[in-house]
Amino acid sequence: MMTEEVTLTLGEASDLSLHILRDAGLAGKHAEAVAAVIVAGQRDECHSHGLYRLIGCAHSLATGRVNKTARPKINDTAPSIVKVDADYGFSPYAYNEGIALALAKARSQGLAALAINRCYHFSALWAEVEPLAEQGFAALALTPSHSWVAPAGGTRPLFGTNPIAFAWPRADNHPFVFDFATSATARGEIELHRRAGKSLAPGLALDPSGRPTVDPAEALRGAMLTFGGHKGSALSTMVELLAGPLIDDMISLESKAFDNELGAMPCHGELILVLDPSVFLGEALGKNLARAEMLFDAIIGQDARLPSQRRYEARLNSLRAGVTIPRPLYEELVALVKAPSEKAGAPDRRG
Ligand code: NDP
Ligand code: PYC
Repeated sequence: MMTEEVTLTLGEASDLSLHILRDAGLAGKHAEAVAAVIVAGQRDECHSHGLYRLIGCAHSLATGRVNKTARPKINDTAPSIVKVDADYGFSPYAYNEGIALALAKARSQGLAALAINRCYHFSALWAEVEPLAEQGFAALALTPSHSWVAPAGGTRPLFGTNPIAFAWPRADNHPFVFDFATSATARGEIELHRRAGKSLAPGLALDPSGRPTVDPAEALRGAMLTFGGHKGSALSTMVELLAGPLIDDMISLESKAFDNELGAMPCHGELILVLDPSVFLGEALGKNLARAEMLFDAIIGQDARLPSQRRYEARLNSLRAGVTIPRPLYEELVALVKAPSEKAGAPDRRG
């Protein structure tokens, strides 16, 4: 049986997000930054990091652990390093506050690192690197999460789902962007499968006794697997190290222990590296950006697609036609809005 769906304009999706976040007590600038990244995720049909994430945000706020009025503090640590202490708030506003200084440093030094500390992180990482490539930078973002993923050869959760996102600037095209978890799939995907009553593809997870499972509920109780076996495992370790001990913040195991079974979003650090090709290349910039285009053409020339192509197409469609989510999700979201009938702007499409 097909699940009934609800379509919202991007404006309605944004209003709904803002209502939920503000009703949960989140301060204005945080609510705006969080809503923007969530609506962008839904707009690009990244369902595991779209409107569905509002449920996790509201729960995290209700635990009392997220600082609803956090004031990020910027620390100009070194010529190429800026640190932002997110003060236990959500990450998007801390990113917004710190990124301009990181870009200024990248412009003068050629490369810069933005380390965000003590943040609750829940979003897709492409939203952080794509805008940097649109301004001419190459960028890489890394973040741990909660210990949900077994190392290759192991059976017990240790790593986070630890995404890596990379963006490269293109003069006449959307940036080249990839962004994926170093686990075989994002945990959000497994949660969406559980909600929809669908089995997982094989090879994604183990049950609590260490046996392979395609049951999403068992996978959530057991351990997720890394992508590409030992290769994903090593990359995941790298993410833990660079966005953990290197920046004096928690690894996924510590983030999970810090949560103390409250089920809030992971709290830890994030590392964003920004490289300015114009500083690396000077007058050779144009020639080398053209060589990069040759590489992209050669990929597409084999009828392969570039990462983010699907996402950019979804974006165009959503700008035209709005976003569509399952009705049960919509109803769960509307239920998070306090007294919706008294609030202007929250579209009431309940059946
Ligand atoms: P996927 O395994 O779906 O991989 C996504 C990436 O691969 C996208 O860049 C996608 O582009 C690209 N891609 C997919 N299929 C192809 C193809 N056939 N050819 C070329 N490129 C392709 O993603 P995950 O489930 O691993 O992660 C999903 C999201 O979850 C990410 O945005 C990640 O940031 C987020 N996440 C966030 C975490 C956090 O702690 N904040 C933790 C873990 C994940 P396209 O989008 O165009 O399909
Ligand atoms: O989907 O794995 C995930 C995830 C973890 C934190 C935010 N998203």
